[in-house]
Amino acid sequence: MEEKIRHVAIIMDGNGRWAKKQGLPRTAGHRQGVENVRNIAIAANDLGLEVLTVFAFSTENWKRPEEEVGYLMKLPSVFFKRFLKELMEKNIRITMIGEMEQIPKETAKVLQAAIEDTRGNTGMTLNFAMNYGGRREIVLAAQQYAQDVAAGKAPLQIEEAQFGQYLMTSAFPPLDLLIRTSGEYRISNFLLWDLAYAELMFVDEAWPELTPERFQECLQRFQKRERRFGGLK
Ligand code: V0D
Repeated sequence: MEEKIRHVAIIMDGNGRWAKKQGLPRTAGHRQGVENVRNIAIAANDLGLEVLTVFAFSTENWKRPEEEVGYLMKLPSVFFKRFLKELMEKNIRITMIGEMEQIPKETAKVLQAAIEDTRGNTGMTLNFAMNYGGRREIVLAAQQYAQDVAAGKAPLQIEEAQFGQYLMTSAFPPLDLLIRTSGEYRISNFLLWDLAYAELMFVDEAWPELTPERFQECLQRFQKRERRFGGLK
């Protein structure tokens, strides 16, 4: 029996490099990247995925030039102005992982509104990692767990699955597949805990160039790998 793919994550790398290749500023690459979040999310929804998690902004991205960070923080608003209506029609739900506290207030409002507007949608979940870091997620989970132990709300002896309840991804199905674009072979502090049992795929295309057809090919390749190794796990 073939395993259904439920949850795919993407590191959307190569936007700046793509822009440079076209003789455009880095920001033009980010802007084109926004269009592709829409294209791939629609494809993922049509293919029946339950969750698509995309790495929009990492805890390390604050180190970029202030002007670029400012530009990036406007992109959620650009995204929802262009696509919220379509996401509603497709019954797609918006969620976030990461620490919202440090996100600029105007951006945080836009994010909160989109989460609330789509809360009742029962189709695919489009989950944005915003100000997210994998180690940070584990530290926050450990703090919360320690607090629960101190308060007598959790036992000291627990299994991995119980600890997993403290993570930001606890409400989602297990991660099946991570795709990273633009030919880099790194995890970059994304979803560390969930990657323990996920398949990894690295494609050479920059994020703005990844087509829905190529995305579907990645999922098909995943299912072939699962068929080959499934029985031996
Ligand atoms: C730039 C490639 C969509 C990665 C994609 C704040 C780099 C385009 C969003 C977005 C970014 C985030 C949250 C949300 C709705 C949309 C986004 C950022 C960067 C950084 F609720 N694209 N996108 N956010 N890029």
